[in-house]
Amino acid sequence: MEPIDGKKLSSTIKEEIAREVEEIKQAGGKVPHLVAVLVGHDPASETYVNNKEKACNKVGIESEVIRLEESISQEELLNKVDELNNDPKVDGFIVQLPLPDHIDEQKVIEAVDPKKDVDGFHPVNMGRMVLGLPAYLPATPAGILEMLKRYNIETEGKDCVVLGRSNIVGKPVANLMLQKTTPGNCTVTVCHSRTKNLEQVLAKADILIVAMGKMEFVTADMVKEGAVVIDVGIHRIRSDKTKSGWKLKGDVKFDEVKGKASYITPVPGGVGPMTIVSLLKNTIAASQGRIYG
Ligand code: BQF
Repeated sequence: MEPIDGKKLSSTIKEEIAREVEEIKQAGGKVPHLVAVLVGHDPASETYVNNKEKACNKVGIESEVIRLEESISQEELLNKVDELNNDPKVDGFIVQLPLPDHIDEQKVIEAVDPKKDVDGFHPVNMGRMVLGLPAYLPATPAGILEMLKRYNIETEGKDCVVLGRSNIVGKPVANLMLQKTTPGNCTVTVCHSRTKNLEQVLAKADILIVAMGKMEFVTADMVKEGAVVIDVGIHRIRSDKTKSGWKLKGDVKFDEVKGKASYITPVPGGVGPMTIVSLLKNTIAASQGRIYG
């Protein structure tokens, strides 16, 4: 078993990105500028936005966080989105999800100009991705593919099973893994809460991508010998062993599944850091006009 070190790989890629940003600056190009909109005070969202801001600082991307009260109306938030759409110094922006219940997330996603949609959640970017056209790719799926590529993991012709069908991970990653690309060219099966005979499906998975949001759901008996296991789950549980009082667990029982997998991603330090790197890459693509010119 080889653990996939997403933390280390993300550091390597951030060094590459830092050099690229430096070259853009040297050539007198526009310094990439990312804005993150954070509504309310959800502790997990605060952490994620901090991670993004820190990563931007590290590679020389300009970033700002716009903090809005939990009580903001949908209309006010849509006005803020419009303002960012029209601000020429902002190359790309994200609205951190989830949003409070009184706000229609899909409305907000569709209000973002696809040219600045560095999360890749707008239907225009999703649609272009499915068609194999240039698009901002959602950060977690793109991070997973980057990881497979950098570890030279063969995907061609493999049976890839995706557990979970969210718009942010399951649907897009299944789509990318079936495209005629490297990584890609898999035979893809997507499983979810209504799937029958899950055990039989999982038993054939050469590559297993788990994004269902159930802590430690995948156990060793469910995994094929030698499978590549990618764990997208993030669950915060209390712990008296850590400084923060928290620790993270995934959707996979790492300690037992690691014995059967050829490659496996840990939580933390697996897919999460790669997600951040993908957002940085999308931001540079936006500032350079690489997708929409
Ligand atoms: C790590 C996210 C669920 C819902 C909304 C590094 C992140 C996480 C873990 C991170 C995530 C998850 C993000 C680690 C961003 C990934 O070391 O393991 C980074 O910041 N993420 C998000 O913005 O929104 C989410 C998960």
